Amino acid sequence: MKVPKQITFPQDFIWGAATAAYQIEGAWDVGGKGESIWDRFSQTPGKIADGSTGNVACDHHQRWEDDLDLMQSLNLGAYRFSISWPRILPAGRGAVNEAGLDFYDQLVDGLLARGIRPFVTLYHWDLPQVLEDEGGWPARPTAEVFVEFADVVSRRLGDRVKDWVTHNEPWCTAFLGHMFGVHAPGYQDAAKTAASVHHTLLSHGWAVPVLRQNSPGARVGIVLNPMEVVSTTQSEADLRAAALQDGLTNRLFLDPLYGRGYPSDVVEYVSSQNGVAFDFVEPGDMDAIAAPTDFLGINMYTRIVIDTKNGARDPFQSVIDDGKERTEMGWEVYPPSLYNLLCRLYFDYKPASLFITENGASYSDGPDAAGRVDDSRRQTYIRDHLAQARRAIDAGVPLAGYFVWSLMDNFEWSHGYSQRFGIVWVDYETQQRIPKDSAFWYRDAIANNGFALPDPS
Ligand code: IFM
Repeated sequence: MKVPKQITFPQDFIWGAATAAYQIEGAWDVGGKGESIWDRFSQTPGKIADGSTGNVACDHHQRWEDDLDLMQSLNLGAYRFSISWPRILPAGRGAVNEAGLDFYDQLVDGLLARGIRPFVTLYHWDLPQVLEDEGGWPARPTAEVFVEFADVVSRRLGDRVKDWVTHNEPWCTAFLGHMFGVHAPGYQDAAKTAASVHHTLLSHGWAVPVLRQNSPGARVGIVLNPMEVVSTTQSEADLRAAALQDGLTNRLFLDPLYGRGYPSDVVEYVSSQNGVAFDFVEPGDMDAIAAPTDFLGINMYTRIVIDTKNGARDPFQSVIDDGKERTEMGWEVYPPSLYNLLCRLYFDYKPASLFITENGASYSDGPDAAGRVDDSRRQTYIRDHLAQARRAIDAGVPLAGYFVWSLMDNFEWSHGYSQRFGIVWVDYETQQRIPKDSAFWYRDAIANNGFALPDPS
């Protein structure tokens, strides 16, 4: 007889959902907001797959109250969202746009009134365009101005927001934005990439004490997108390639954040391949970057499989026809990788605690004639990853919570609206929101602090 296995989470486990400002807010030029690099990038022809922009997105800037009611109806215990820097400081620094602060102020009050804990990400990729014009993340002054931004926001919200994330996925800021050119600002330049790594991390380290000062009792952390890297064979070539990939994806960020400095193999590789010296590192920088934090947030979707003989199976390659189960992003579905990653991160780096700050899947299943969205593949994806998260807790990993990506379908960067990650369907014509089956499943899992896992046999 098949017996479902009941998975239960610790009593204080946090169940949330995540979004980011540019992906949902719209109102790109409303209420005194300045231009961001994503406004500029998405409005540049040829940059976004479906030719769309985030100008309107999910119109959350207007519909935030309904969206909060929706979150409450799904039993969310926490909501992770980001602050649009140019909505607060239209010129990047200096004059504060009070209307911008008011928007987030009322959002925070609305969340708290509904019993939902706000998790604020300061930087989720929408740098003010004026700062890009002055050099952007490759330039050290951008790190200094980030601290001003963190200060302004935390002075206003720090009495009520107690969970702060400095940066979302600095790997993406640096590599997708400056090496591969697929994200704003769209460079393909190794020197800019390396300097961006350093200045995003430095700005994180400098902001940590400011957030603590303005938000007494706050928990402060950073969100990375580390990935398990495995090689298909034990050949020397595969193992060497996997080690380097691990360095570029994971250790380049984790080592400095946890006081080990930049990994020498990566520094050597970058300088020998690209002639980039890490001469942007100034005395005191590495200590600043290693400022103690309260948690490490990880965004996990897939893993990297290295196969030097048949070509690296990098998840960012577009189409890979190898018979593995993949989401519509082309990313392999491999839940045990979450367990492996959580254990590696905790037992190697010993962060004070961990959150899964994003996990989810892109599938385009839409409403049927009756208006129901059967997205069982997403539901299974979330369930199986949560089961691996629970395994990691059993192994001793202090995992404090899980945020599904995403609350609702939204602007998926260079893919525009062609990829849907939401547990809530968004009709972009009408802005109607329709909870998918995965949303109802998640709502019930939250209510039960767990769920049943079917017997795999
Ligand atoms: O949509 C993004 C999000 O902004 C950052 N993490 C990955 C998600 C899916 O690509």
